[in-house]
Order: sequence, then structure tokens, then C-alpha cells
Amino acid sequence: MIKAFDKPIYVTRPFLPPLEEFCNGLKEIWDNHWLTNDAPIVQRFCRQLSNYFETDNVCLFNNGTLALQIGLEGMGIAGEVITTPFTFVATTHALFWNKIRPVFVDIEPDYYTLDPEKVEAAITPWTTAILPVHVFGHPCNVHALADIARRYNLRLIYDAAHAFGVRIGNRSIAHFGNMSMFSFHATKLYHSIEGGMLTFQDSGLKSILDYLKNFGFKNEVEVVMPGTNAKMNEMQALMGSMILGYLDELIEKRRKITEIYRERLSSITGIKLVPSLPADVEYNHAYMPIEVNEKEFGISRDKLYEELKKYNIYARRYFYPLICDFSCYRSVSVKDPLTVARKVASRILILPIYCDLSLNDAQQICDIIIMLQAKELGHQSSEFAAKV
Ligand code: T4K
Repeated sequence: MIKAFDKPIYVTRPFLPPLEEFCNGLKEIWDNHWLTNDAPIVQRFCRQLSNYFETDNVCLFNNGTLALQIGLEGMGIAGEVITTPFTFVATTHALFWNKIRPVFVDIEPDYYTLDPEKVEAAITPWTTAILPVHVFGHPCNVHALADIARRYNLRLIYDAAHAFGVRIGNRSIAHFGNMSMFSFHATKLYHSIEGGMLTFQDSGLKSILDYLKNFGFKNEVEVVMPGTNAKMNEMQALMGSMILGYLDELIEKRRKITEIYRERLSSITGIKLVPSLPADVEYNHAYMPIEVNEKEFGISRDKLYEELKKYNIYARRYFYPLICDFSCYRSVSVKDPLTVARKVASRILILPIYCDLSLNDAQQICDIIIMLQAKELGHQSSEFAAKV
């Protein structure tokens, strides 16, 4: 009999640096008495990230949602933007706040990223940009999307909320497209409690983004645009700056956990794993998605999700429902049947993955999934035996 976990195992759990290290860092803030408004630790953190991403074009924010919202505004995006319905709702909200019409098109079935063919088919005279998501840290088809953007003169803005640390062909994923947004939320593999970052190609945008996140102030007496307040503070920057030093270790721990899940679950009938990523991709192991095919697995995705809770395992159905099915977006007309996205949203389940999850815990989660299937199939076959 496999036992439930003593404590809840959530889909994720933020990494925290040793308390002593963080407290030492806090001394600098106490000495400075400077808590926010482009203060010294934020400035230093920005330089660290510039080095890490090998670009000067970096702008920090208090969260990823406002970063994306301001990024779109700063680039003057309007009209229609082609995007994915299989994402966190903030991707679409950022369009909405800019009065941009989202045009939802389908995803491809392997990595769940925007399908370039569907993107091209959805372009209209009102299309100004494409907003794809490197969902779960899986890189979009960056070359095909860049080609479409170039041919139709569209801006290409990536929601890279999940993609910190991902590289393609030895280049950071931040270097693809006109702009990328990274989220540093506590639930992410890399975080600054809350936080967000934009990287961009056009260095002329830097001052505009800085104005927009600070009320539009150019100096004490000049407000040059109606900005908002989206500044990162010193506590956030301290956390982000410290965790940067642990990043490789965090990714390596997650890689080992992924390996266990893949080894144990790849041969289970009715569970589909994401295929291996192309050889030139360095992945960050941000999430552990599986697809549950009810007919083959014997249990529906939703029943598995509920059953796991009885064992104290809190998997999540990211991203279900699709964005276009939320009541606030149901009035947006959707021409694409979204066949793949609908199927994936009905089957997707994200298993717990975080650096503190022990390899034994990952094994136990697999044992429980396998046991639940065996129990269900045994139950079905005894029902069948009873009938014949
Ligand atoms: N674009 C995409 C593609 C995104 O995924 C996101 C955010 C954004 C844009 C916007 O970026 P931000 O503005 O957030 O920077 C979570 C996160 O809140 C959200 O940041 C994230 N995506 C989304 C995928 O996941 P919830 O509603 O699932 O979070 P919550 O509170 O249920 O947390 C999940 C689990 O994590 C909990 O069950 C327990 C654990 N947890 C959570 C927190 C906050 C902890 O152990 N400690 C914690 O402090 O949205």
C-alpha cells in the first residue's frame, strides 16, 4: 500500500537562499535607507542581468504582467495581435489593457507553442504583431515566426515568462524577436519574490520603458507620458540577485527530477510526455507537463488530478481552460477551431517540480500515478469479469 505524503506537495515551491545570506544582504538596504525608485541594488541587479543575457537592453519591473503591458505600450502596438489561447491569462490581459484585439490561433501538438502556419493564415490588414509564448520554457519555432514577422512587417514580442535560462544554439532565448518578457514570480524556477523583465532589440526603447514604469517622469518637473508605477523594489532585487548565483544548481536539480519522471512515466499507456527538445536547445526544466488520455490511461485527467490530492499531491492543470473560454474573453470572436489547444487543455497536467523535491518524492509520485492506474484497470476488469 502506497502512503500519502505527510505534507502537501505543491506543483512548485520557491527556492530561497540561506536565511543568513539574505539577512546579510538586507544590511545594505538598512544602511542605504533606499527602498525603491531605481535604488542601488536594483541598478546592480540590472547590470548582472545585462551580463547574464549579454545585452544592455534590459528593463526591470515589479512583475511580469506589467512588464508585458508596458512593453506593448512602449512599442506602440495596436489593432490586432496574433497570440495563443494556451497560456496564463496575463498574456491576454496585457493586450486587453492596451486596447489590442487578441486573435487566438492554434498551438502545435509537441511543445504546445504557437503554430506558425496558423499564425500566417490569421494575418489581416489590422495585424501589427505576434505574441507567442515559450510555454513551460519550450522555445517557440523562433525561426519560422521571425520569417513571418519579417515578410509581413510585424513586431514579434515573446512572452518568455517561463523561459529564464533557456538557450537556443548557444544564444539566450532573449535574443529572439523584438522583445521578450520574463517573469520572476515566486512560482518560477528563477524568481525575485515578484518581478519581471523586458529584453529588447531597439535601444531607443530603454528611456520610454523607464518613463512608463515611473509615472512618465523625466525629471522632477517634467512628465513626458502618462506612465504608471511598475518599479522593482530593493527587496525584490536582493532576492533576484542572490538567486542568480544558484541558477545552474537549480536547473540541474530539476533536470534530475525530470529524468525520473520521464524514466518512470514514458512507458505508461495513456500518458504522453513532451518529446525531447531539439539538440541545440538548453532547457531550464521549468515545468513537468504530461498529457492524460482517458481512454488509454483508464482515468480522466480531472479524476487523476483529484485522486492525487488524496495523496497530498497538488498537481495543476496549466493551462485549462483556454483563455478564450474564460467568461471575460468569451465575446472575442475566434475563427481558428483551436483543435490542438482544446485537446491539450483537456489532457494537460503539470506534476510537481522544484529544487527541494527529493528524487524519492518524485519516485513516490510516479508510484502513486502507476498504482492509481492499476487500481482503476483492476476495478474495470473485475467489473468486466462480473458481467461475463
Ligand atoms: N505570462 C505567463 C505565460 C505566465 O505564466 C505568467 C505568470 C505571466 C505571464 C505573468 O507573470 P507575473 O505577473 O506573475 O510575473 C501562478 C503565478 O502566480 C503566475 O506568476 C504564473 N504565471 C502562473 C503560471 O502560476 P497560480 O494562480 O497558479 O499561483 P498559486 O498561488 O496557485 O501558486 C501555485 C503553487 O505554488 C501553490 O499551490 C503553492 C506554490 N507556492 C506559491 C507561492 C505564490 C508556494 O509554495 N509559495 C508561494 O509563495 O499562478
